[in-house]
Amino acid sequence: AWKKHSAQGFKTKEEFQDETVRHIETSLARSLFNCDELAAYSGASLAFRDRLIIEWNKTQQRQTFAGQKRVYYFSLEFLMGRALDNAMLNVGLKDVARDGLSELGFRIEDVISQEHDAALGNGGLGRLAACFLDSMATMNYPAWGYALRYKYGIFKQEIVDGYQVEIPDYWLDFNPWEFPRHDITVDIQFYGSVNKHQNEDGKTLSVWEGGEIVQAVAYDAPIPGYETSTTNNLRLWSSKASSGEFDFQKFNAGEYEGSVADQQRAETISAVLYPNDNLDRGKELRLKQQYFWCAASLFDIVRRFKKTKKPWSAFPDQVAIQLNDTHPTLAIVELQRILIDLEGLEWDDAWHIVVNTFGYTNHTVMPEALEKWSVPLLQHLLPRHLLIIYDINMKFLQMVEKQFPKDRDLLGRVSIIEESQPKMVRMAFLATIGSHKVNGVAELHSDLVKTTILKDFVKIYGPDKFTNVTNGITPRRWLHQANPRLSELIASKVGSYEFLKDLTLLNKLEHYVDDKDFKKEWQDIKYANKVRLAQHIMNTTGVKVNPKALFDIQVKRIHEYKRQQLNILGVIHRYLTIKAMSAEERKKLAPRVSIFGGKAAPGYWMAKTIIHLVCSVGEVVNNDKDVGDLLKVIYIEDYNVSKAEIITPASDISEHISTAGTEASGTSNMKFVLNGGLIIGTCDGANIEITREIGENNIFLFGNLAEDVEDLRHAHTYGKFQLDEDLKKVFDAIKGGLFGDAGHFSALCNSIVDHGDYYLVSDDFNSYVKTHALVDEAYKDQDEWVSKCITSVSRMGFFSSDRCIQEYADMIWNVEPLPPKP
Ligand code: 26Q
Repeated sequence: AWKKHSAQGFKTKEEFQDETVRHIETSLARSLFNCDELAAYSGASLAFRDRLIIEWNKTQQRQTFAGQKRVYYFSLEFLMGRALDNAMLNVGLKDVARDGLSELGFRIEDVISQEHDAALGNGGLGRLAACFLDSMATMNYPAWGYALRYKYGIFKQEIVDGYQVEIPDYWLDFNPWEFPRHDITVDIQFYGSVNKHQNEDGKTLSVWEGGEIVQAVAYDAPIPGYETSTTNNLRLWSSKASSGEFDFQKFNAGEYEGSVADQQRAETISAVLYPNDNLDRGKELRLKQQYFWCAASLFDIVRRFKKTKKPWSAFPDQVAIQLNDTHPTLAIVELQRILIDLEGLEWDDAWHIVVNTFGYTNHTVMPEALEKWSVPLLQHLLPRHLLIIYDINMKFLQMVEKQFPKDRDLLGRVSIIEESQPKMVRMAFLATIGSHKVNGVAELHSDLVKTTILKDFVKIYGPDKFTNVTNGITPRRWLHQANPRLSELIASKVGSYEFLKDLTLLNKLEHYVDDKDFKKEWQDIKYANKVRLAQHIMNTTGVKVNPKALFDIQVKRIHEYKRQQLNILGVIHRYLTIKAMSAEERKKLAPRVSIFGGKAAPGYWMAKTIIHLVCSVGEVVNNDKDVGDLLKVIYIEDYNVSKAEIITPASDISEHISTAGTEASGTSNMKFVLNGGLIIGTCDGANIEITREIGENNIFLFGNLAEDVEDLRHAHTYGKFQLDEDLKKVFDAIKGGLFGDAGHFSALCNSIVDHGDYYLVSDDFNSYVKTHALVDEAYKDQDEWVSKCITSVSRMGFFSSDRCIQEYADMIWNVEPLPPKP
């Protein structure tokens, strides 16, 4: 007769202190006499962790008993950032913790900043997954995330002499937020061969035999909702040599090194996050990661389903799996394999279950980012899966052939197998065929999906299979946590913090657009946020920036399509213009700080060159006495989630300037506007919907439209290309060595001047520079500027990730929330 413990967790400052101190002294075995900030962080985290665990257990039990459908979000990336601050706010005890820590002699900010970011992602796609977890928990959806427990997250970036250097991100030293589940393991098979066997009924079965086994071990992390006791689960798989394999035979035969090498090979699977963003590289280890993670997760889900004793036909009523891009597409094949090879279902019955289980989210239409895997590689690594892919393709093509007889071109175009040398498996096609819904992440992007890469599939399946769910962000982290003063000011006007759960309530702010006191407070908060960022810049770069200057920020992964090169070329143009001005003219100019941040994929030379150009321009401009405060150029090292929490609230204007049609959505655009900054952007991704919501007077749009991009590119290739005159002067300055060795930048310049300017930098340059002049003008009228900011924030309700989750739940998953009993 076990007695259930009745821990409730602390509620008061004193109880919090007791728990924290107890953890420092016992869990950490440290004396209070030498308790530093790290120990305080560790103790406080363990105290909050205890609280989360209690609710986490209850939530999981409740979800199991309720027996309703659950959502499984499959993503190779979850860019979580820090957990403690989020846990404090979601549980509603940050003030208690602040007071408690303060009495113990610590500032809560210093304690919070001890935590290492959980950086298991590259950029937008990974952060989206993290925002979705927050929203699903907050809205009480029974939902799990599934991913890999990388030993190394996205690399840490150092800027050394103006160049990016990558440092491994070993983040697991002390991580109180994860729980190893050594009892939850799955054996995952690789390689081997497929053989036909007859079962007792004389039916021929394909059996996958031989090869090697790697073990997946589960690690769980609690995901607390905001102001609800619902605490969901993020399950991460770690790879290790399967116990049978780490091999006592070898060991005993004296091959100690050999057996250790086997173990290391197994552990390599979950060792490192691939640092490419929007680029597909067909590496075997990446494919192994994908299968390892999909197979372990599906085994887990199927095991859970079997406990319900429901018939297989009920599987899609119990399970919704969302595929975050094509990275988990093998899950479709794996579920079909489980059902037909292991559970003995007929192909058609199994396939019906599979299609109704999966939904696929597309995040790009750029050809170089669309995933393809070579047939020989799949044959080698996953021979049974390749056969199933061929069968899926055959049945699909037969269906198409019936619907469109004799259209051989069509069959070639939509075949999962690309008839190249070697043959390739097109993962986006497989994901589309194996899912009941396909969605893009902003309206323009979803339209492009339907008219470009998946055009033929719309003809085949009809338009209803394809939909849009415009991205969103969690207002808890991206407003309340990152910008507490603004959140508090808003709450004081709209009456409560209810807007954090229903962001459309922000519209009540519109009454205060002309309220003098309110505007003054608004400005004070922005200024304080800029002072904080200026301090960070001072500490990390040694450059002093004036917080009264206009802060112009572009922080995101470095990519030619995102056009940081357009930004820095514009900055050089500004610099040349300032240099050519008289002292009188200079006085009229609004001082500016141009701030860049973001990581380049380690193998992406052009992106690294862009970083180097920004840093080189900074060196010159920041030390030019003529220029002074009129222009500063800053590169913020190692942009990540916790840096974003400091940077986002400090912008006056931010840049979202991708070539039209290339940025699927963008999400930092939403973060910046929600924090009271205006944006300059192209008609791309979610910028278009932001404009529709906040009004075109409140955004600085420029540049060519997506529908014209193809023709412009065509014109370049056929010699009708005229380099913009101002841009030519900028290139002349670079070529003249103004920013150091011109040779460093020749490939970058040539990509625009000689090599077709694929991203239309020259075509958009004039419009970009003119629009920045409008920004300068607008900034001079501070009163009007602040009104624009307030109006914009009041109209941002649509971009909450809660709204996204509602749309996914209703249109794609067909799941209901399961609120806790009051
Ligand atoms: C693929 C194959 C091999 C190795 C890596 C990859 C890989 C990894 C990451 C491919 C793509 C990504 C990440 C893509 C991404 O972040 N896309 C962004 O998704 C955001 C959320 O929908 C959008 O807002 C952005 O517009 C989109 O670029």
